[in-house]
Amino acid sequence: MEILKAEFVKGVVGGDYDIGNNLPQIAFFGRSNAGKSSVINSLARRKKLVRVSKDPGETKEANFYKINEAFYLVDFPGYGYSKHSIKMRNKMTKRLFWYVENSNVKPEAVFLIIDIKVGLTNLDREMIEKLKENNHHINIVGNKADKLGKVAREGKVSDIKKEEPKIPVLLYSAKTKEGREELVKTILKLTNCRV
Ligand SMILES: Nc1nc2c(ncn2[C@@H]2O[C@H](COP(=O)(O)OP(=O)(O)O)[C@@H](O)[C@H]2O)c(=O)[nH]1
Ligand SMILES: [Mg+2]
Repeated sequence: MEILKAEFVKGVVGGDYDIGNNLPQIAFFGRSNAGKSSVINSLARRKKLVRVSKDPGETKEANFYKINEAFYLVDFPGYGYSKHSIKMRNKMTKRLFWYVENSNVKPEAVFLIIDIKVGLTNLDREMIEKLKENNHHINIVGNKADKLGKVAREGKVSDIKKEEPKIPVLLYSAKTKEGREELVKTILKLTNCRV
């Protein structure tokens, strides 16, 4: 099983996430700069699949990428963008919370992308609580693993495991592609993709 085909379909700004054909959706959440766009590009083995605006924190749409004609990866706006006013940050967080609580389409799973060197932040913790309250299936992707040595990365993973023993944590590097095979396998399994 592999990711063979990936195409941008559309961007959605809040509201209707039912984009029409009942294909399963996998949601990508994370703080701005954690590497969400890079992870999706690395999964698709494409450098520029994910539209990266000049000012990435300004992206307000949830962007849908159709994979293997079988499911969608959905890149949500990052939260906690440092250049935003607190008002704007609250607005973006509210919109993500709305999706978590009320969306007309429930994703098969939410992949929370974090910078493993930074670990979980309070914003990530808030998001995890909200996801749990609404019974979402959560996976944490500890991206930028290339920045840490073996001992440091194990320490970071065990810190997360202590806090969230039930959530799977996968070490990943969009830069070196470490963890890619496992992440692809997990996603294809969750979406029942047999291609
Ligand atoms: N060293 C390293 N840098 C990364 C990795 N993934 C992303 N980055 C860098 O982190 C920054 C933010 O990445 P981006 O994908 O735009 O993050 P997003 O805001 O979450 O979509 C960029 O400068 C990337 O080159 C990784 O696995 N390793
Ligand atoms: Mg991005």
